[in-house]
Amino acid sequence: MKPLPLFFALALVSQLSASNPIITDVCTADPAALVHDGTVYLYTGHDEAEPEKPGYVMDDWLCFSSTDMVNWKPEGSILSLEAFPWAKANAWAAHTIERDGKFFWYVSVWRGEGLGFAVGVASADSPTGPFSDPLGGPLVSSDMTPNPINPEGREVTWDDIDPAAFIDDDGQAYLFWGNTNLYWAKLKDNMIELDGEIHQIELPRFVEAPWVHKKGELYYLTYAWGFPERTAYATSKSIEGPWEYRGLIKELAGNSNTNHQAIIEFKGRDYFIYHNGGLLSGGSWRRSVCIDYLYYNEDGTIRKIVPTIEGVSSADEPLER
Ligand code: FUB
Repeated sequence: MKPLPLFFALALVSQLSASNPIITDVCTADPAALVHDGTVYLYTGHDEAEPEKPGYVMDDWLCFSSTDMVNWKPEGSILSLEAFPWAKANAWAAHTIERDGKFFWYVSVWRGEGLGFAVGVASADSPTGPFSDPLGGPLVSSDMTPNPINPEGREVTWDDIDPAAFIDDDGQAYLFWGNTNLYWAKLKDNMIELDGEIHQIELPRFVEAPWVHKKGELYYLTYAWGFPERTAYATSKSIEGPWEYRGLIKELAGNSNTNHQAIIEFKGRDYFIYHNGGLLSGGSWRRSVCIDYLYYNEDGTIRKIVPTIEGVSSADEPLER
């Protein structure tokens, strides 16, 4: 066989060894993940802007599954704006959670001029659907929250985005969401109605992308900090706060002005799932999901995330590093 020209040989090597971004045939953004029955379900937004054309083109959400964090099976485009006829555009960040064998997928969508963004919810009996909208309207609408003024002096009508649900050990469910303002409210057991008032949390340079998880006795709230975005976090002894700001854990995403993270534990390892603009045709409007390890210090603080090209190794193999 003729030897490969050096360029092709190098391309082949990097293709075989690189595993971040984890999906290369479509652009995926705003990851959220859940572990169910030994499988990780990864839910992502779907960036479809043309290369070099600014602005999000996002009409549906995608799902992928894996039992080892390395081999991802596409489950398809299993939820789209069509499920929310009251929404006009912008299938932005979303989060899926399971309760009592039912799956609830909270989404950000735009309702149209004057109505701003809203949070909707779809439910299903399986993690891969079929999902449908039990409310036929928003769970959180713009008139339920103030429109903040952002650091650029603009009125933010997109403050009701980026939902992140959490179920505490006592079974109480919560919804966190926001842009510029960070909101939270209790959810009723049916998971499709807020229970009581909407609260706000003040955190340094909060922009968007809240994600809440618990490790040991501590609650963690990670979020996109500043713009372009880094990832910061706060901790609390209670899901209802007060939250103590603990600093930055991730620098700017390569080639993307947003950062959006999900954090899960699977088969004894902790993972930081995020996006960057790392595909050849990638960028801020054409993002791709990546996965790296997350490490806690003994005192519960999170070590800085090191984004890598090689990504993580199979969760079924002993850890080499
Ligand atoms: O993907 C659209 C928006 O960009 C998301 O809702 C934000 O979190 C940011 O990633």
